[in-house]
Amino acid sequence: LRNMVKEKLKKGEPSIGCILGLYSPALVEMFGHAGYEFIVIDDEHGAFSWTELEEMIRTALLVDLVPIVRTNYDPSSIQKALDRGALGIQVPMVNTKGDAETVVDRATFPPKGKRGTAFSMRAAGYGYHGGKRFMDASDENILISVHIETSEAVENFEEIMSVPGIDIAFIGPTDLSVNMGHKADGDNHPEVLKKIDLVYEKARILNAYVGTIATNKEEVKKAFQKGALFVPVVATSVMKNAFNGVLSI
Ligand code: 3PY
Repeated sequence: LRNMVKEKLKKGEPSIGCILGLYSPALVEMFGHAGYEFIVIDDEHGAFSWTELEEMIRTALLVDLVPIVRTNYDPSSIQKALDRGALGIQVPMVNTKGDAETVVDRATFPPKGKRGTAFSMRAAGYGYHGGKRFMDASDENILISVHIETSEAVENFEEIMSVPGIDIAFIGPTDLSVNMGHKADGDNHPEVLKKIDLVYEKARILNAYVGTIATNKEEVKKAFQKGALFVPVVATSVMKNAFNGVLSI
């Protein structure tokens, strides 16, 4: 069990992945062949059964993509994702230190956290790789990313990131802009841009790792320049741009 993205993060090296909310093992294979390093399987907004989610994770591992699940709001979905074999979780709407503690509790085994123990599921090889070694390896390799996407979360940034086990502060520009009352201007409103820069600044002071979303190459570059080390591109945006590009001959 190794998580190359987490290993790169700890060395301060950037990783680029895709985020996808559609059930398509074929697309997951394509991302792997293309050379992306991880996939965020989006169970916050995507349409998946738990069986389909497991198929996406299995496929990702076959093409050397680190599978990370963006969970829904129910904390029990964290354990469900990890038991399916996800090597990371990305949890939306983490606004307080208490929220962050709940995330770590659900994602790590006792004594560190409160993750329920069973070895019969995919993550432990259906019992073939269970036991202490599995639990220690899981605690060490699981990447934990929390969305910073409300003013409250930015306000509580230092407390949230002080919780041991939180690896990435993931800036969600869309939610942040809506949360700040800027539905119309989206994440281009100067107040939103200022707030995003504040998160980068706070992260720099704490030496905390930042992730954020991108919809094209320029946004990936911009995110890396600002100091993000974990950037998934929105697969549907890339496809939409490509489809539109073909039509614009
Ligand atoms: C947002 O932009 O709000 C996100 O959650 C990014 O995925």
